[in-house]
Amino acid sequence: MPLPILVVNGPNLNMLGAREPSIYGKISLPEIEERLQLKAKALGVEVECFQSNEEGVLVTRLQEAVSNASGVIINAGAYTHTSVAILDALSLLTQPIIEVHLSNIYRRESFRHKSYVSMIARGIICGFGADGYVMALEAMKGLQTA
Ligand code: CA2
Repeated sequence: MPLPILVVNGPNLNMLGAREPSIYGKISLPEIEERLQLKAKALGVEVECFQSNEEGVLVTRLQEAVSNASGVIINAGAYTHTSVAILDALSLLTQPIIEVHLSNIYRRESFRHKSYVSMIARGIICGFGADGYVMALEAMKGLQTA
């Protein structure tokens, strides 16, 4: 049985759809996860979704991914710009890592231009809203079949 692709979402992304639709869109996280499951079925891959608001919980899940995921798609939320701990956990992985952001972080405040995740990610998709997660899944499938 092939290992699932892990989709990790960080702090506040559980609030999607409820506030700030002009920046992050109207879609909720469960709706994004449903879209990903449909796409996964079409691509013939397994997807497992995980969200936490806590840095240590995210680090622990990424450590587990070393042995139970075939790749990681991650939107670390605000921890993208601050967390060396998440960078270190991602560095344990030999599987491909794809970074996703709903918004184009490079069109926003300068503190969002720094990404620790980008230092380890194979690629980054940002600015396409929820479609970015689906694009990342397609890219991951491409990497795994290449
Ligand atoms: O654009 C993205 O996906 C971000 O990762 C979202 C993070 C932000 O800190 C990053 O700079 C870029 C914030 C997620 C907050 O999500 C909310 C959703 C609804 C209402 C309020 C916040």
